[in-house]
Parts: sequence; structure tokens; C-alpha cells
Amino acid sequence: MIPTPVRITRGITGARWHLSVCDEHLANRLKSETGEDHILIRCLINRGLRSADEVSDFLAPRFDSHLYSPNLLRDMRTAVERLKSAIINREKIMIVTDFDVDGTTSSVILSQTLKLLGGGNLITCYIPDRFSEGYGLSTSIVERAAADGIKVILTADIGIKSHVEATLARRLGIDLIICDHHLPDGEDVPADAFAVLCPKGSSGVDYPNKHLAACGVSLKLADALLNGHPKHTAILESLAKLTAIGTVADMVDLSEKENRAIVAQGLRALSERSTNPGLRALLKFAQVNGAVTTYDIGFKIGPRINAAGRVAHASSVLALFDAQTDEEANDLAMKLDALNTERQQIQYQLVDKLKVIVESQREKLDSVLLFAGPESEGFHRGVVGIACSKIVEMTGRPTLICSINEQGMAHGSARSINGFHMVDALDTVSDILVKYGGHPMAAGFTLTENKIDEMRYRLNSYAAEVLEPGELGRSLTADAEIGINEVSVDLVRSLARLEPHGIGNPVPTFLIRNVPLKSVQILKEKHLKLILGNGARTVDALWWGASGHKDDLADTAAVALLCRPEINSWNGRETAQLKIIDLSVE
Ligand SMILES: [Mn+2]
Repeated sequence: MIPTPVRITRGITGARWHLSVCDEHLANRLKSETGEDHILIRCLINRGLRSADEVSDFLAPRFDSHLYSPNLLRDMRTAVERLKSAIINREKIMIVTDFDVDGTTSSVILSQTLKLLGGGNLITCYIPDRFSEGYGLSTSIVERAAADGIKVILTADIGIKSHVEATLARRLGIDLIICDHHLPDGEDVPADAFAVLCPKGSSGVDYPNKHLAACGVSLKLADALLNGHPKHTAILESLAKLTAIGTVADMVDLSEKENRAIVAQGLRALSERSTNPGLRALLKFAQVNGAVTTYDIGFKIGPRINAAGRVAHASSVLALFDAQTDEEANDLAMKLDALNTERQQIQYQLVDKLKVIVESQREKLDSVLLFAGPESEGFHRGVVGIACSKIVEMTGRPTLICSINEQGMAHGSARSINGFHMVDALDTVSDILVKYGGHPMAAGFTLTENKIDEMRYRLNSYAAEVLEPGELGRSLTADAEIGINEVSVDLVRSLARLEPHGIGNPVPTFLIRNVPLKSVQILKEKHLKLILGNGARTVDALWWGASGHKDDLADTAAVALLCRPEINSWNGRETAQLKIIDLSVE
């Protein structure tokens, strides 16, 4: 879907506006084949759907039938046999995972499953320390495991590039089983690994879902391990809770059928009272009540789990999910909550500091932004990645932030925009980098402090070659243009069937043009409330944090909006209102 610019090219916030182009022929066909509303159909087409079957699967995600067979992952049978024989022969198993949400939820999914199969005291879980050990499996972890008599190492969210470690493990008599989702096309898996479960590359050729998170791969392994277990279905439905948390937090594509089924089931199960004291305590401290949404995971649950690995150690997350009593769980959840508050403060201070710099350079901002500073001045290694995302959101420019330690080494994170492949960009400066890696949209890198200015200069020269000026800056895309008269409670209900939202399936946004503006008022000193329409039927529109735009709307007769319809419940009565994303005076 190629979004085209609309006649109004910029909103009042400075963002460029686009409207998705619709294949009318396809829309008419799907509408007649499915009987669904035409606005909903347009949103579904924008999310990549092309057939009536895809539409019905999307609108009704099913955990019992939308999951693929775990055996489509090459090596699944080998991995299952080895883990089962380890349990029968009482061999020690060590689970090693990443310190983020995807990694920690994988650790809990795998250890709970192996315990259900009788692995109880054979299992240890290990998470490398972000600061002292860094990402991934290392030779020292493998050596320590061998010294401890470990016979099987099971990794999740790490390991796919651990060629040296796999060879070492084999030499030390350890079987390495890897659950990962980071294999780039054309690259081989570690030849000495005992089994590799990965939906991508050579090991995932037969697996249809290329967007499985590592916790999703872990769920597939659990599915295969528990095959024949009397409570197989109930256990998997329950494990979907943690899988949904890891899947949403890892920002994989949620328009994919299998991911959608996992997340929908997980949200359903999370909304019921959990039997796990740790999960109950986590939801309580995160103030998540009632029907849990992907927003709750992304903004309340995920950050609390991540905070441990960002400012302390991720092992406290494992302890939380292992807690046997509410008292123990509450203590641990409170600790995570405090770590999250600490992380937030460090992050807010850094982002505020960078915002001031960005504002002061507004007219002559670099195409690629690169900031660096010492840890002692708030450039904390645990938050530079999140800070990058905030600056990208604000500026629409690829952003890199480095945290410089006392030894003069700069550890950086990078976040990008469409059209600028971050790893390709880092390739062009690889001669001055100590190490780097990542995805098109996000990467990490290390270099010495004295090379930072050169890196900034060279990345901007590269950007001048690959980026058009029009690709920089914030841009917003509407799913469709609708009329103000189409905004109704029924429309909001119909659009709710697109949930759960996330990467690949954003909350739908609409363009409404030429709407009469009846009045504007400020709410709670910060927000704007617009009353739209004329005559008998009016629609309220709320614009959060936009009180500064009130003067721009003086003497305005009509506006164009990029907005999202919502339901306002008041006094038992439901009405449709709009949430404004951006506005333009007509
Ligand atoms: Mn991951």
C-alpha cells in the first residue's frame, strides 16, 4: 500500500499527511463476499489482507486453530527428544535467555514447561547481565555451565549467531538447543548446535510465520513437549499470557495470523484472575484492571519487566514469576515498580535535555541525529534506546544516542525511520566501530569516544545520498477519508474488531475534511475540546495537550482532521467522539 499525499500536505503540528490508496475493485469484492462494513474493509486492506478467508481469520483470531504445527520448525523433534531424555536420565538443563521482555518471558515459559514434565530440580535459569556481560551467550557462560555439570543449554532470544559458543559447548559435552528469531537471510545457523528452532532463514523454510517472537518459539517448543499431556490445551492457553506480553513488547508484526491468535488469547487470559501470584502482583502494581489491552502491555506491564534488566538485573523478573506466595510476589513486584520509576526518571531527564537541543537547532537539524554524553551526565546505557524512540517520534529523523563510560568507550543505540536501513548505514562506518548489529529500524553499536564526530559526519553524508528531504520529519497516514456523518458508536464498535493493535496493525486513523467548527474550548488548562458540525447533529472532538493551538483556531469556520473515533460513556449514555491526532485550518 503506497500512501499518497493529500491536498493538505501538512497539519498544524508540522507533520505531513498521507492517505492510503484503496484498490476499489478489491474493496468492492471483499465487501460483497464478506458483508462487512466498507470502512472496516478498507482498514483490513491497508493491513495487507486480500481474500475473504483472510478477513474472517483476522476478525476472529482462534488460538485452537490459527497456530501452526510446531513440527514445521526444523529440529523440533530432535529438541523435544533431547529434553525429554535429559529429564528421564536426570541430566541438568540450563536455560539462558536475553534480559528483555521477550527473553525473560521465554525463560519462564520454558522452565514452567520443563517442570511440568518432571524437570523440577534439574533446571537453572540464567540471564546475562546487560552491563557486565552484554547481550548473548558467551564462552564464559558455557565454561561455567560445563563446570557445573550442565548437559543441555537451552537458549531463547539469543544464540543464533553463537558459532564459537556452540563449538565450545560440543567440545565440553553440552548439547546446545537454540530458540531464536534473529537469523538473517542467507546466514547459517551454528553448525555445532544440537538443535536450532527459528522461524527465519534456513531453519525456518517450512514455517509460515516469519514474525514469531522468541517467546513464540518457546511456546512452540512447549506445545511440542506437552504433546499428549492430559492438560495440553489448558496449559498452552495459560502460557499464552506470558507469550502475549513478550510478543507485544518485542514489537513483532501483530497482523500475522498466528501472532494475532496468541495475543488475543493471552489478553483474554490476562483479563481473568491469574493463578500465578507474581503475575497478579505485577498487574496490581501496573494498575492494570479489567480487560487487558496491548496498550497495557506496551506501556505498563512491559516497561516494569524491562526495568529490571535496564537498571538492575533481569533475574528479579524470574523470581517474581517463581514466587509462591502473594507476600513474596508483592515484595518483588514493588521492587520492579521502584526500578521502573527510577528508569523513567533517568529517561525523562535525558529526553528533556535532548529536546532542548533539538528545539534550539530546529531550523538546521541534521538529517541523522547523533547525541553522546557521559553516563555521569544522564546518558545511561539502559535508557538510550528508549530515548532514541522518543526523539524519532518527535523529529521523524534517524537517531543515535551514545553513553560514554569512564574508559572512553561509547555504547550506543539507534532507531530509524522508513527508508533508512540502520544496519546498512552502520556498515558504511564499520571501520570506526568496535562492534554493531541489529535490524533495519533498531540497532546497537560500540565505538571509542574520539570517533563520534566522524561517525556523525559520515552518517549524514550517507543520508544525503539515500534519503530524499521529503522522507524526513513526522508523517501521518490515514486509513480512509470519511464524512463527519459516518462517525457513530456503531463505527467504533465495528473498528474494535481490528484489535489487538500493535506493530503491523495500528489503531485506524481517518481523514475528515471540511468540517464546520462550531466552538473551541480549553479543558483542564491543557487540552482542547472542539465542537464540530452545524445544525442539529454535532460531534465532540478532543485534542490532548493541544491548548497551545487555541489561538490558531480563532475565526476558523472549517477544519480538516486526522482523527480516531472513540466512544464517550457518560451517565450511562454512549456517544461517538473524535480523538484528534492533527488538524489543518480550511
Ligand atoms: Mn526478541
